[in-house]
Amino acid sequence: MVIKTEALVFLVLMFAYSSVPLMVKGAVYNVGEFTGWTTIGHYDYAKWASNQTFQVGDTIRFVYNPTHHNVMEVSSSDYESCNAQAPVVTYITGNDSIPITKEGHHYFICGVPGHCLVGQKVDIQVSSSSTKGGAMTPTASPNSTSPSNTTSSASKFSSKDLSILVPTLVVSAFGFAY
Ligand SMILES: [Cu+2]
Repeated sequence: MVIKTEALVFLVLMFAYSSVPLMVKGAVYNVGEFTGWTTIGHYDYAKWASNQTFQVGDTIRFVYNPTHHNVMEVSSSDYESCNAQAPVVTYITGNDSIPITKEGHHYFICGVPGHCLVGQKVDIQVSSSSTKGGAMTPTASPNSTSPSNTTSSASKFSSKDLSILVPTLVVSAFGFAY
């Protein structure tokens, strides 16, 4: 009884932890944080982006002065060359929230001449949700719910051979209880 309850609690906890990143959707990322979207100060957008974990369902928000800047989603090659002549989408409001709907790279530049060349560009790389979930729960993926997998690392009942271990522990548990 004791063993079964603890094992069950452990399984539930493992499942809950591994599920948390999948349930937390819809984060909003302000590009450049408090600096916003600008050339002033030569903000390192590449560094900023590399410190985030973007997922499908999140929102990328560009805040800027629309008289001086804009936002263009462009192709990979146009991103590299800072070509603003063939944008996929252009945003001009000064407060643009762009939902992430698919994985992979999303390339944004400022289309005002010269701005991309001095660094006003950002590559939003969107990872799959499964890779993000691995960070907190290295031993369990949402798929590995069988007892032999999920109880193998952290539990004190961590033998690979439960058929031997469980009877042993039941005996010792009753020994402590009575
Ligand atoms: Cu600009």
